[in-house]
Amino acid sequence: MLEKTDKIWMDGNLVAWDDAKVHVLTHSLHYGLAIFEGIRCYDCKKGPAVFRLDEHVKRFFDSAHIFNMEIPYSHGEIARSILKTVKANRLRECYIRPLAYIGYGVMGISSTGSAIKVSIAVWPWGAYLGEDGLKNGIRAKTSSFIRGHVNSNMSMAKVSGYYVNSQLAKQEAVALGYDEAILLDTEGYVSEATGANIFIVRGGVIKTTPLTSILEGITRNTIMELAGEMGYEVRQERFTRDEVYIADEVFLTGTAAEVTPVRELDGRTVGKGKPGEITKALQDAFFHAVKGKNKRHERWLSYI
Ligand code: PPE
Repeated sequence: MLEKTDKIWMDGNLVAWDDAKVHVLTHSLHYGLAIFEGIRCYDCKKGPAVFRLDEHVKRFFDSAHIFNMEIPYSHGEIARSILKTVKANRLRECYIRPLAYIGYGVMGISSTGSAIKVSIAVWPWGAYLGEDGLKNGIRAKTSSFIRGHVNSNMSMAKVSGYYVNSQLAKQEAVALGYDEAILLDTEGYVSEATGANIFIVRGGVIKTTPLTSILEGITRNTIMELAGEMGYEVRQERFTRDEVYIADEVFLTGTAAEVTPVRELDGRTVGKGKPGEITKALQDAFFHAVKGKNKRHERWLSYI
């Protein structure tokens, strides 16, 4: 269950958690067009810090731009309001969910003239795929559902409506006893998980899906940068599900998922069936970076 916090930012004001309500005729609730972000704040030695705030706010505005949604605040105002909301809730670690949606006022597909509303909620959120998953790896299943065509889903945007596809895939995987689903793209190549990007390691080379059918993950970018610093080659290149079967290591990346190893896909053990060396090294480097333990990555932190 969601753990309640004190305040939610709604259209410029901090309101009590229980008062952060919308009308049932809110346009986005019916037609699925709302854009959002998922950001994490970590407890660092010098205090709580939001990880890669600017990049998340930038993607928030990019998502809105793709859908011709005019957010009635500036980049700076949203960034400052995120920090203010975390501070108001006195949390040292939390997940942050900014959302821009089409409010109450008109019905029908066209939302021209409707106000764009913005909210920012924060709450404590532990390991997305479980503590055991983070430590020992998860079991995944290739989904029978595929990611939308690139001319159907504008995957560069993080849009609420896309997650109905993710929910179909997740429901199927969980019903069959797996932790997570891996979706293929319209051509049959590996795309991403329901809410995270995918990486494979084979013969010391790291591969991740190129930017076509996937969300351009900020954690994906972080991992590519950390891997580069550690001397690994990272290729953004298409790969097939059988290459995942024979990969030495597989892991997922996302703000919520962080760096989660995958130990099985479709009943095939990945590598040795436990997190591989490179995965573990990247996971360590990631947690060092988000927790402010590496000076080089301080630029990614915005202290509260
Ligand atoms: N792909 C998808 C489809 C996705 O939803 C996410 C984030 C990513 C990749 C990774 O993006 P990034 O967080 O920038 O590294 N998914 C968010 C929502 C998860 C949820 O269940 O809600 C997240 O991780 O915050």
